[in-house]
Amino acid sequence: MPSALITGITGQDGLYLAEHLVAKGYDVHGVIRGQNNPRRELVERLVPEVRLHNGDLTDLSSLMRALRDAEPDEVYNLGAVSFVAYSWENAFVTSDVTAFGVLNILEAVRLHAGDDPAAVRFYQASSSEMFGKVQEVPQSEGTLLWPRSPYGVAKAYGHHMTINYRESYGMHASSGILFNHESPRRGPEFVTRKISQAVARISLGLADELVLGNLDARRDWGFAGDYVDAMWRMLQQPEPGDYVVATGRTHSIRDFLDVAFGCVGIADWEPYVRQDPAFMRPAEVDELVGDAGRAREVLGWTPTISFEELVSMMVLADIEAVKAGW
Ligand code: NDP
Ligand code: GDR
Repeated sequence: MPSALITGITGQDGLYLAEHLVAKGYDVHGVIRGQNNPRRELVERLVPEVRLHNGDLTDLSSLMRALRDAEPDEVYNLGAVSFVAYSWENAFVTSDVTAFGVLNILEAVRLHAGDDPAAVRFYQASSSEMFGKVQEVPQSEGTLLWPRSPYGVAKAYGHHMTINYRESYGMHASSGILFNHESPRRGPEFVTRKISQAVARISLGLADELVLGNLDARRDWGFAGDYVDAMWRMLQQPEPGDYVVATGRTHSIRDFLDVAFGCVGIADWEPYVRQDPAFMRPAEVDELVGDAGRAREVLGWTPTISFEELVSMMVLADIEAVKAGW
């Protein structure tokens, strides 16, 4: 039975990946941080097969212990401070976890693997946010990185460090440059879930306003369940590498609002939406759209859920959640 260790198991992607690997017959382990993590119960309920190990990306020895106890064949580094807006407010913490945390886990894997550095395969959760002020459209693996947020800079560090460990030590270390991916499990701080939750409440007469920032930014949005499959496929390749994972379609926040409000029969959302500068960013990433040609050709990966299906999945799930009193 192959085994895998996931950092960030309590997050959106961690949960989907854990389910994906359990379904494939893996012995799945997760790193969980904090003395009483409120999301532990969620992991235990959704994926009871997972074994949890205390650890933190800022604490190298805790990662060494998790590796020793889990003995994984594959390590997926999904842990991060992942909210871009927050990264300006806490740039140091973001760098500590999202940048230097990658160095810690790479170093832990290298030391753990000993004489055979490629024995433990490694996945790094890189991000389209690294493209920032985009230098070409669409963005692919070779596009120059121009990050526009402390988060983007931290991810660029982790991305290059992953490549460096691959080239320096011969590790089987791959980096997935994933574009935005969403689901009913998306954190409520991200714009898609903020919208789907608000639309659910408005449709049920429980709210009448949604306050947002920039409505003109464009993102390449896919479904998280599809994207964790791409992560797994990367680690099954004989050679490690870097892959863009994206749908190749881009939509604005306004487009998202059109479809989300449309799901509950509201054609004109303007009366419900107010813009507040508090939600604008010091530097914006205006437009992202990925070229996932390499993932399609080498990994045989393609997205299965359309933008419209994704938005409606999220709105309907939130309506059910509100009705159930969650
Ligand atoms: P989430 O924000 O949902 O999850 C982040 C995870 O990181 C949580 O499990 C969190 O644990 C964990 N974490 C935070 N700080 C630490 C730490 N110090 N030590 C160990 N773990 C920590 O993110 P997603 O699931 O959406 O994303 C997964 C990864 O993919 C992240 O690295 C993100 O930056 C990256 N990414 C995401 C994209 C997306 O669109 N979703 C696109 C591209 C990249 P806790 O519950 O304890 O806070
Ligand atoms: P992003 O996602 O920054 O792309 O990072 P987010 O959903 O936070 O923002 C997307 C776009 O929406 C605009 N926006 C708002 N965003 C939020 N959160 N709240 C608002 O009220 C709001 N109004 C407008 C933003 O300005 C932005 O342009 C996500 C994260 O998952 C990262 O970890 C990941 O690496 C990237 O996607 C790819």
